[in-house]
Amino acid sequence: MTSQITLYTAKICPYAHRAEIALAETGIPFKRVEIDLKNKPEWYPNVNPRGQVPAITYGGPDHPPEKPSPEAEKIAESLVLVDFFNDLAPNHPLLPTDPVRRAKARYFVEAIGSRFTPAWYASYMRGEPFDKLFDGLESLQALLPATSKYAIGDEYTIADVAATPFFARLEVALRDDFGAFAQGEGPKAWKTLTTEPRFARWREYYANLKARESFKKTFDEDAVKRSFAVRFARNQ
Ligand SMILES: N[C@@H](CCC(=O)N[C@@H](CS)C(=O)NCC(=O)O)C(=O)O
Repeated sequence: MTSQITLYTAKICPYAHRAEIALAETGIPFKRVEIDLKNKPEWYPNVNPRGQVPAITYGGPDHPPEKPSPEAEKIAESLVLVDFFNDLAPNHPLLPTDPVRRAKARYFVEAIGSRFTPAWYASYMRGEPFDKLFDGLESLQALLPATSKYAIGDEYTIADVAATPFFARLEVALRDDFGAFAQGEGPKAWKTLTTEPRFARWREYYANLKARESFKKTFDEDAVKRSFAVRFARNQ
Protein backbone atom coordinates (compact mmCIF):
# COMPACT_ATOMS: atom_id res chain seq x y z
CA MET A 1 0.00 0.00 0.00
CA THR A 2 1.30 3.48 -0.84
CA SER A 3 1.80 6.07 1.91
CA GLN A 4 -0.76 8.81 2.14
CA ILE A 5 -0.07 12.07 0.33
CA THR A 6 -1.99 15.24 1.10
CA LEU A 7 -1.26 17.96 -1.47
CA TYR A 8 -1.77 21.59 -0.52
CA THR A 9 -2.23 23.48 -3.73
CA ALA A 10 -3.98 26.40 -5.45
CA LYS A 11 -5.49 26.41 -8.92
CA ILE A 12 -4.02 29.79 -9.73
CA CYS A 13 -0.43 28.87 -8.87
CA PRO A 14 1.86 27.67 -11.70
CA TYR A 15 4.27 26.09 -9.19
CA ALA A 16 1.49 24.09 -7.53
CA HIS A 17 0.27 23.12 -10.99
CA ARG A 18 3.63 21.43 -11.62
CA ALA A 19 3.02 19.15 -8.64
CA GLU A 20 -0.49 18.32 -9.87
CA ILE A 21 0.73 17.47 -13.37
CA ALA A 22 3.44 15.21 -11.94
CA LEU A 23 0.86 13.43 -9.79
CA ALA A 24 -1.43 12.98 -12.79
CA GLU A 25 1.45 11.67 -14.91
CA THR A 26 2.58 9.17 -12.28
CA GLY A 27 -0.93 8.16 -11.19
CA ILE A 28 0.02 8.36 -7.52
CA PRO A 29 -3.08 8.66 -5.30
CA PHE A 30 -3.35 11.80 -3.18
CA LYS A 31 -5.79 14.00 -1.31
CA ARG A 32 -6.11 17.53 -2.75
CA VAL A 33 -6.50 20.55 -0.48
CA GLU A 34 -7.12 23.94 -2.11
CA ILE A 35 -5.47 26.80 -0.21
CA ASP A 36 -6.94 30.27 -0.64
CA LEU A 37 -3.76 32.29 -1.14
CA LYS A 38 -5.53 35.57 -0.44
CA ASN A 39 -6.76 34.30 2.88
CA LYS A 40 -4.37 31.61 4.01
CA PRO A 41 -5.58 29.50 6.93
CA GLU A 42 -3.78 30.27 10.17
CA TRP A 43 -2.74 26.60 10.51
CA TYR A 44 -0.99 26.49 7.13
CA PRO A 45 2.53 27.20 8.53
CA ASN A 46 2.25 23.82 10.27
CA VAL A 47 2.36 22.31 6.80
CA ASN A 48 4.84 24.71 5.22
CA PRO A 49 6.51 27.28 7.47
CA ARG A 50 7.26 29.39 4.37
CA GLY A 51 3.54 29.62 3.73
CA GLN A 52 3.77 28.66 0.06
CA VAL A 53 2.04 26.13 -2.12
CA PRO A 54 2.72 23.49 -3.29
CA ALA A 55 3.51 21.41 -0.21
CA ILE A 56 2.64 17.91 0.89
CA THR A 57 2.41 15.72 3.89
CA TYR A 58 3.71 12.25 3.18
CA GLY A 59 3.16 9.14 5.24
CA GLY A 60 1.68 8.69 8.67
CA PRO A 61 -2.05 8.22 9.17
CA ASP A 62 -4.76 10.00 7.16
CA HIS A 63 -5.37 13.38 8.71
CA PRO A 64 -7.68 16.33 8.35
CA PRO A 65 -5.99 19.06 6.23
CA GLU A 66 -5.56 21.39 9.19
CA LYS A 67 -4.02 18.77 11.46
CA PRO A 68 -1.01 17.19 9.77
CA SER A 69 0.17 14.16 11.67
CA PRO A 70 3.51 14.54 13.50
CA GLU A 71 4.46 11.23 11.88
CA ALA A 72 4.13 12.67 8.37
CA GLU A 73 7.03 14.15 6.41
CA LYS A 74 6.39 17.66 5.15
CA ILE A 75 7.87 18.48 1.77
CA ALA A 76 7.61 21.69 -0.27
CA GLU A 77 8.95 23.33 -3.48
CA SER A 78 7.50 22.46 -6.86
CA LEU A 79 10.61 21.02 -8.49
CA VAL A 80 11.46 18.99 -5.40
CA LEU A 81 7.95 17.55 -5.45
CA VAL A 82 8.05 16.77 -9.17
CA ASP A 83 11.27 14.80 -8.59
CA PHE A 84 9.83 13.19 -5.47
CA PHE A 85 6.71 11.92 -7.26
CA ASN A 86 8.88 10.64 -10.08
CA ASP A 87 11.09 8.83 -7.53
CA LEU A 88 8.03 7.29 -5.86
CA ALA A 89 6.52 6.02 -9.10
CA PRO A 90 7.65 2.46 -9.84
CA ASN A 91 8.82 3.10 -13.39
CA HIS A 92 10.06 6.70 -12.84
CA PRO A 93 8.27 7.91 -15.96
CA LEU A 94 9.37 11.57 -15.87
CA LEU A 95 13.13 11.14 -16.23
CA PRO A 96 15.01 8.92 -18.67
CA THR A 97 17.71 6.63 -17.30
CA ASP A 98 20.46 7.83 -19.64
CA PRO A 99 22.67 10.36 -17.78
CA VAL A 100 23.01 12.68 -20.76
CA ARG A 101 19.25 12.85 -21.27
CA ARG A 102 18.74 13.41 -17.56
CA ALA A 103 21.22 16.28 -17.70
CA LYS A 104 19.38 17.76 -20.68
CA ALA A 105 16.05 17.62 -18.87
CA ARG A 106 17.56 19.32 -15.82
CA TYR A 107 19.26 21.92 -17.99
CA PHE A 108 15.90 22.81 -19.54
CA VAL A 109 14.33 23.12 -16.07
CA GLU A 110 17.13 25.47 -15.06
CA ALA A 111 16.63 27.52 -18.23
CA ILE A 112 12.94 27.99 -17.46
CA GLY A 113 13.86 29.50 -14.10
CA SER A 114 16.71 31.67 -15.32
CA ARG A 115 15.62 32.74 -18.80
CA PHE A 116 11.86 32.60 -18.91
CA THR A 117 10.10 33.14 -15.55
CA PRO A 118 11.94 36.37 -14.57
CA ALA A 119 11.09 37.90 -17.96
CA TRP A 120 7.53 36.67 -17.72
CA TYR A 121 6.97 38.19 -14.28
CA ALA A 122 8.62 41.44 -15.40
CA SER A 123 6.01 41.91 -18.15
CA TYR A 124 3.02 40.38 -16.44
CA MET A 125 3.46 41.74 -12.89
CA ARG A 126 5.36 44.95 -13.58
CA GLY A 127 4.26 45.87 -17.10
CA GLU A 128 7.80 45.94 -18.49
CA PRO A 129 8.21 45.73 -22.29
CA PHE A 130 7.75 42.30 -23.84
CA ASP A 131 11.16 42.12 -25.56
CA LYS A 132 12.79 40.28 -22.67
CA LEU A 133 9.93 37.80 -22.56
CA PHE A 134 10.23 37.21 -26.29
CA ASP A 135 14.00 36.77 -25.97
CA GLY A 136 13.53 34.35 -23.06
CA LEU A 137 11.05 32.27 -25.02
CA GLU A 138 13.29 32.23 -28.07
CA SER A 139 16.17 31.11 -25.95
CA LEU A 140 14.12 28.23 -24.47
CA GLN A 141 12.92 27.40 -27.95
CA ALA A 142 16.53 27.17 -29.14
CA LEU A 143 17.05 24.28 -26.69
CA LEU A 144 14.29 22.20 -28.27
CA PRO A 145 15.36 19.43 -30.64
CA ALA A 146 14.35 20.25 -34.22
CA THR A 147 11.56 17.71 -34.47
CA SER A 148 10.49 16.23 -31.18
CA LYS A 149 7.25 16.40 -29.27
CA TYR A 150 8.75 17.54 -26.01
CA ALA A 151 11.70 19.42 -24.51
CA ILE A 152 14.34 16.74 -24.80
CA GLY A 153 12.74 14.28 -27.19
CA ASP A 154 9.53 12.33 -27.56
CA GLU A 155 9.29 11.39 -23.88
CA TYR A 156 7.44 13.75 -21.57
CA THR A 157 9.82 14.64 -18.70
CA ILE A 158 10.28 16.91 -15.68
CA ALA A 159 11.34 19.62 -18.16
CA ASP A 160 7.88 19.64 -19.71
CA VAL A 161 6.16 19.47 -16.33
CA ALA A 162 8.10 22.55 -15.25
CA ALA A 163 7.22 24.56 -18.37
CA THR A 164 3.57 23.71 -18.99
CA PRO A 165 1.85 25.67 -16.17
CA PHE A 166 3.72 28.85 -17.07
CA PHE A 167 2.86 28.72 -20.77
CA ALA A 168 -0.79 28.05 -19.93
CA ARG A 169 -0.97 31.13 -17.70
CA LEU A 170 0.96 33.18 -20.24
CA GLU A 171 -1.68 32.31 -22.83
CA VAL A 172 -4.61 33.32 -20.63
CA ALA A 173 -2.96 36.52 -19.39
CA LEU A 174 -1.85 37.77 -22.80
CA ARG A 175 -4.76 36.55 -24.89
CA ASP A 176 -7.38 37.92 -22.48
CA ASP A 177 -5.36 41.01 -21.52
CA PHE A 178 -4.74 40.37 -17.83
CA GLY A 179 -1.55 41.91 -16.55
CA ALA A 180 0.22 45.05 -15.37
CA PHE A 181 0.87 46.07 -18.99
CA ALA A 182 -1.20 48.77 -20.71
CA GLN A 183 -4.64 47.75 -21.86
CA GLY A 184 -4.55 46.05 -25.27
CA GLU A 185 -0.85 45.16 -25.04
CA GLY A 186 -1.50 41.58 -23.92
CA PRO A 187 -3.42 40.52 -27.05
CA LYS A 188 -0.82 42.27 -29.21
CA ALA A 189 1.96 40.26 -27.58
CA TRP A 190 -0.13 37.10 -27.91
CA LYS A 191 -0.56 37.81 -31.63
CA THR A 192 3.21 38.09 -31.97
CA LEU A 193 3.68 34.72 -30.26
CA THR A 194 0.95 33.01 -32.24
CA THR A 195 1.71 34.35 -35.69
CA GLU A 196 5.38 35.27 -36.06
CA PRO A 197 7.55 32.64 -37.76
CA ARG A 198 10.28 33.08 -35.14
CA PHE A 199 8.04 31.43 -32.53
CA ALA A 200 6.87 28.57 -34.76
CA ARG A 201 8.82 25.87 -32.91
CA TRP A 202 7.63 27.11 -29.52
CA ARG A 203 4.00 27.01 -30.78
CA GLU A 204 4.42 23.43 -31.89
CA TYR A 205 5.95 22.51 -28.53
CA TYR A 206 3.23 24.29 -26.55
CA ALA A 207 0.50 22.57 -28.60
CA ASN A 208 2.03 19.19 -27.66
CA LEU A 209 2.13 20.16 -23.98
CA LYS A 210 -1.51 21.24 -24.05
CA ALA A 211 -2.60 18.00 -25.68
CA ARG A 212 -1.34 16.00 -22.71
CA GLU A 213 -4.13 14.43 -20.59
CA SER A 214 -2.32 15.37 -17.38
CA PHE A 215 -2.60 19.02 -18.39
CA LYS A 216 -6.25 18.86 -19.43
CA LYS A 217 -7.14 17.15 -16.17
CA THR A 218 -5.37 19.68 -13.97
CA PHE A 219 -5.82 23.10 -15.61
CA ASP A 220 -8.89 25.05 -14.53
CA GLU A 221 -8.81 27.93 -16.98
CA ASP A 222 -11.94 29.58 -15.58
CA ALA A 223 -10.48 29.66 -12.06
CA VAL A 224 -7.26 31.20 -13.40
CA LYS A 225 -9.23 33.82 -15.35
CA ARG A 226 -11.36 34.71 -12.34
CA SER A 227 -8.29 35.20 -10.24
CA PHE A 228 -6.54 37.31 -12.91
CA ALA A 229 -9.69 39.43 -13.23
CA VAL A 230 -9.63 40.22 -9.53
CA ARG A 231 -5.91 40.95 -9.53
CA PHE A 232 -6.06 43.19 -12.60
CA ALA A 233 -9.33 44.96 -11.94
CA ARG A 234 -9.40 46.89 -15.22
CA ASN A 235 -10.37 43.65 -16.93
CA GLN A 236 -13.48 43.04 -14.86
N1 LIG B 1 9.76 28.26 -5.30
C1 LIG B 1 8.44 27.87 -4.97
C2 LIG B 1 7.47 29.00 -5.34
C3 LIG B 1 6.06 28.73 -4.87
C4 LIG B 1 5.22 30.00 -4.88
O1 LIG B 1 5.69 31.11 -5.18
N2 LIG B 1 3.94 29.85 -4.51
C5 LIG B 1 3.09 31.02 -4.36
C6 LIG B 1 1.82 30.94 -5.19
S1 LIG B 1 2.14 30.81 -6.92
C7 LIG B 1 2.62 31.11 -2.91
O2 LIG B 1 2.37 30.11 -2.27
N3 LIG B 1 2.47 32.32 -2.41
C8 LIG B 1 1.93 32.56 -1.12
C9 LIG B 1 2.88 33.29 -0.24
O3 LIG B 1 4.06 33.40 -0.60
O4 LIG B 1 2.44 33.76 0.79
C10 LIG B 1 8.08 26.57 -5.71
O5 LIG B 1 8.69 26.31 -6.76
O6 LIG B 1 7.25 25.80 -5.20
